[in-house]
Amino acid sequence: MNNPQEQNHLEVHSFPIGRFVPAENYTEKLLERWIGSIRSVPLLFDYCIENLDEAQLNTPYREGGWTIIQVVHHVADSHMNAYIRMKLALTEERPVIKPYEEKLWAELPDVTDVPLNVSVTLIHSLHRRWVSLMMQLTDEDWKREYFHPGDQSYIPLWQMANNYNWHGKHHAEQILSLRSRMGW
Ligand code: NI
Repeated sequence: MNNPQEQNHLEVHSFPIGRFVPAENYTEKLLERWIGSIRSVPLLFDYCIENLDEAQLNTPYREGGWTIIQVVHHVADSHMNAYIRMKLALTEERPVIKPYEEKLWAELPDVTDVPLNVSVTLIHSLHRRWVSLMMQLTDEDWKREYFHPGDQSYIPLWQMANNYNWHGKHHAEQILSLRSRMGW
């Protein structure tokens, strides 16, 4: 894809709220905002998929991109991994976490053969536990880290909250901007 206009199009459709820009540090206020946004993700996805039929749900959010169904299952996959990473970092000293092939995960039968409301329910349950955990973390906890072998970097938990606050909204907006483009 050499056409800059097309490239810009792809960027806007892929990252409708922009790419993740990490915060340099955290404050109590920021944490509150990030946790609040993670808390609202399940309801946000209820809203994203409301009244869509099977054909609409099977539409890619952009040309060559995931279908709405794959996006929702991906959010469940991604946030399950995140939740487990957080628990590992809370209970072990700077554990090495396991990256995963998210594109391949989105093509496995539990994505292609399972209705997406199963994953929406999963996201509701998962976020209930995840948010309840995050609400109790102390300043010391937020500074705990895990090691990401892909990036070769240590990630503190406050950065996870920062990142996943973006991640949920990022995928929700992919669906919402498709809906608005299609007039759904
Ligand atoms: Ni993602």
